[in-house]
Amino acid sequence: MIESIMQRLGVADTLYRDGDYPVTSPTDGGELGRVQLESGEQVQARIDRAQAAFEAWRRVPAPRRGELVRLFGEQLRRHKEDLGTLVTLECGKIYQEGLGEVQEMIDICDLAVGQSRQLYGLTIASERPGHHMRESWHPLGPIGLITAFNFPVAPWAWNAALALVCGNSLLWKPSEKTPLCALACQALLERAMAEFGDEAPKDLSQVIIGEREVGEHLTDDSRVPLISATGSTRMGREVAPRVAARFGRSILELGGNNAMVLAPSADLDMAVRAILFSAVGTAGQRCTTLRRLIVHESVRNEVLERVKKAYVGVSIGDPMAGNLVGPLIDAQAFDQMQSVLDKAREQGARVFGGERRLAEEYPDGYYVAPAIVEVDQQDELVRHETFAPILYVMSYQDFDEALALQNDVPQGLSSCVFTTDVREAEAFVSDVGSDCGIANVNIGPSGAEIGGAFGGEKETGGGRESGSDVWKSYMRRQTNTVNYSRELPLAQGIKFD
Ligand code: UN1
Repeated sequence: MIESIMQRLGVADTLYRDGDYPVTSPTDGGELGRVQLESGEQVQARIDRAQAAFEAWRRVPAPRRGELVRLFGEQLRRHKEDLGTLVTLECGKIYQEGLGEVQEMIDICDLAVGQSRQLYGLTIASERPGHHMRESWHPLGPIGLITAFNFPVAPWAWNAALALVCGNSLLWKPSEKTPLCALACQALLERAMAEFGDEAPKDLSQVIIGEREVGEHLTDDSRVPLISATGSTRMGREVAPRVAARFGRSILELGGNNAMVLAPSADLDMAVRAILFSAVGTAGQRCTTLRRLIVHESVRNEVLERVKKAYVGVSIGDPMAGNLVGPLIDAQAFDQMQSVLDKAREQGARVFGGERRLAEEYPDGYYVAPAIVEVDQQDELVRHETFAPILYVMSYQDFDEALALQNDVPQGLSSCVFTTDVREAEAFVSDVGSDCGIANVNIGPSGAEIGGAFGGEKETGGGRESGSDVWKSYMRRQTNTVNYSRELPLAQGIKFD
């Protein structure tokens, strides 16, 4: 199956079969291909070429650059099923979610096409006669993109679509667990470039397959003015100081520890459905996954009973076969989950689910029952993000206490409240409410649309990607003062003669 998909997506055999680094599918551990890891020198040569491509691309008018992204969006529409299948095979998320991820790419392309005609600056009143002031936005340079296994295509596209219309070239280091998805995106973009014609320089977009060391070449090179990195907080702690040491910019989208505050007035049917999708979807491996349920004590028992029933009914298995939960990415993710559950038990927490499933059928696939862990307090275990389907449950008595619990973790990505009390809803999204980058009312914390800015505070890294005015991050701002008079007045009324 993989051969025909890769062929339709336009990925040359040599790129994914002739290397010596095996790429396996989390669905059954089977080998999907073999890629070649790059060396530091190869990365340097790629940065040289990205710089040359940038110098040509920034001369192409922005709406024309938008046309390339429009053509790329068309390729994605045409190949949605194949790319969605590849996402499922390589990272293990269910096919519906693989399709959803490709749809996010299409959506951001549409947004970027419109944006390509709206890279607006300001005109500003000057205090001096015969002077104009304005703000202009200029292309930035080659943009370094580092992405994670769990969303192997969409976060790249959020960055790439905007960076391209803003006049930049791209250097993409995907997770070494999902290089085939990156090769496929690159092949589709190259097709769009071929349709677009000569104005698109050859090395406008490049994929760098490699391990950590390759990422370090990107983060350390001052020719790469912006690094946008998605991954763990641990990764961000390494990337951020390296980029800062050379005064580069970074967009960091790191760990989340996303909560739902569930109030007594909430529509419980809706809340239970939202919990199920956001806690067990993508097998708990979204950065926006619901990890903490802070439920009012008066509805706790009923909610827990209903959620547990839903957990028992959820189908776990082959992500291509209509199940709701696919495998974890690998054995290490499984071991981590088990060690966290063991610790929780040792500390006296009540653990429901969490056991391995389908081990006989798939000895090399790590399927698990999603877990619910009832805790009495928000201790270190709860405050830490474990990238697996573990939902911690705590109860509260008054709303302020719930808000305090929501905010009392190191991460600040996403959050939500389920309530029909307008005071609680508004308080949650107020200045003194949730401290996260995303705060929702009556929807879960995951599954954001691309129109808003996506990202979070505190250890989530502070970066924003995707919609709103995020395009500005991929450009450099310039303040212009133009004197069209025959005098040379100084600002602040200074006399200098
Ligand atoms: C991620 O897990 O890195 O909001 C991104 C969501 C998706 C993006 C998740 N739109 O869940």
